[in-house]
Amino acid sequence: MAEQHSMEDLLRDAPSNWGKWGDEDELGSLNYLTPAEVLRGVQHIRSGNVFTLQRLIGDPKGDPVWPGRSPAQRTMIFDESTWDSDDAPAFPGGLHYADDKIEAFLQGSTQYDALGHVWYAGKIWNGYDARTTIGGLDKASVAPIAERGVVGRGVLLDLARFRGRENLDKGETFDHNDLEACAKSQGIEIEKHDVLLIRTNFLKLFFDQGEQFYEGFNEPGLTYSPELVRWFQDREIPNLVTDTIANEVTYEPETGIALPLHCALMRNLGVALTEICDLEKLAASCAEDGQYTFLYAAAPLKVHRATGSPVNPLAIK
Ligand code: UVW
Repeated sequence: MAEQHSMEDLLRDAPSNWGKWGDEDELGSLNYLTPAEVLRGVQHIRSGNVFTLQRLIGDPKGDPVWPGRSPAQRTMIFDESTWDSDDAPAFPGGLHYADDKIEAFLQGSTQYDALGHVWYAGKIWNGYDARTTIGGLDKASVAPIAERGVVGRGVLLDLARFRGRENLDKGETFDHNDLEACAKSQGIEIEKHDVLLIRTNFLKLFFDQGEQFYEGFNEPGLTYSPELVRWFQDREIPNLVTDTIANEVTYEPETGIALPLHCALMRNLGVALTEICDLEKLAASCAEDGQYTFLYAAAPLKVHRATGSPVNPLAIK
């Protein structure tokens, strides 16, 4: 029988930021994004061109989601046909209007994960008891991130382009050394407190392949090593943003453990994770003008006790 590995064993000596911002902290590494970091980011606005990074919810071509989740369902409640009926609401003056609602996984589109979204060994970010998640996150929900907002210098690391490819493939990995090399090839350096945006263009395969995309599901992405986690901790990276569904290679190749960086970076260091972004227009622009740095700004929705929230981040060049 194959040896089973546990997250606890893998991350036994992994670095932690628990307690660094006090016992009551729910923001983690986003604390690095001070007003000075906002002003540092603003210095990278040159043309005023704005890029929105959210994927369309309800895309006629389909919405990529983590296996087991389903895309948002939008239902029309009121439209002009409502007033074909005799019992339609009547408003003085004859007002008609359109109304709709969505039923959605809060993690089912471009999204911020709450710091309490994943855990192991019974503890979430900052050491809070995992039982505080029951019925809703009493600690480290998405609401504190939404309240604060995320603004700083963003850096696009175009890994697909760096590897000379249209998109990275299933299970393909890279690490912090690759990020540094990619940055160098783009003529920039990754600086302390940068928001890292990593492009793989992997979700192109979702649109090209349809259902086959989910066979042997294993996204490409960063892969765990103690050195990589220390690199994130030393550079005080506040936020990791990617164009994949879950921000890292789905199964760590050596142990087969699922999503260890969610635990090592988010649960242990408090790095905010932003997933399912569309980086294509931004990447095309960066390739054209050679400017891979910009102001990054995002605020997820303020949803009480939520594990995550949709977001439409902005890159302003
Ligand atoms: C899981 O944690 C399973 O997924 P995500 O972080 O992509 O929402």
